[in-house]
Amino acid sequence: MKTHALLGAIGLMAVLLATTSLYGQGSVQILPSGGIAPWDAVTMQITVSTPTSPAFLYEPTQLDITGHQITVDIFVDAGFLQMFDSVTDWVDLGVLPAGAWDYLVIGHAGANLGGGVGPFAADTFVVQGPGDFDLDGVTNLLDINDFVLAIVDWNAYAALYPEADILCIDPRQPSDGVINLLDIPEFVVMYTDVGGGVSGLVPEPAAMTLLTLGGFTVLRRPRAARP
Ligand SMILES: [Ca+2]
Repeated sequence: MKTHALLGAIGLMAVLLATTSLYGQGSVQILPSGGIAPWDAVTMQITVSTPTSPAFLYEPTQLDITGHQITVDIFVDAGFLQMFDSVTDWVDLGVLPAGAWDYLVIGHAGANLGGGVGPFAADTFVVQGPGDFDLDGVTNLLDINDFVLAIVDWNAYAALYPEADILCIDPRQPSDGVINLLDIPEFVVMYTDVGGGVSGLVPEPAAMTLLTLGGFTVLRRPRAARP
């Protein structure tokens, strides 16, 4: 009886450890790292650690993309208690339009891990788009000060946003590889289109001056064809 009780206790501890481990030691990486362009094929790399070996996927990982919400269900199980192990899966998210993307990864523990379902990773990543100088996934009034910084001192801007890809955030598309005064009219049109009036934000005077000039240019001059 004592032996059975001891084995039972060990088994319970293993189940608790396994379940905790499955949900507590997952990691998610969005690739490519260091900035995603609207033409990049995006991959989600999911690694789930388990206290047993070998770890394996007992069913194919499921992917659902609804609006800008990505939901991934991953099904992990493992062998009997031996040593710490992990399993990695790569989920192809395809090419995603510019904007902010929320993701949720849900783990489904197999029988040897004690069963159970629970989220173990949730975060947001951004696919860079024209005019989104603060890289929050939307082009609006909040981008003005960073836009002005990029115009007057690209190196300073790049130091602040090292992952920024000029080919993506250039307000004029396709990009000519330079952020300058000529980009102002397109930026004004974009942030006006999305209702750029963000309450409570007061752009710096220099930014307002530039944008006023940009808006004036839009009124005065037909939009030039891109070279
Ligand atoms: Ca933005």
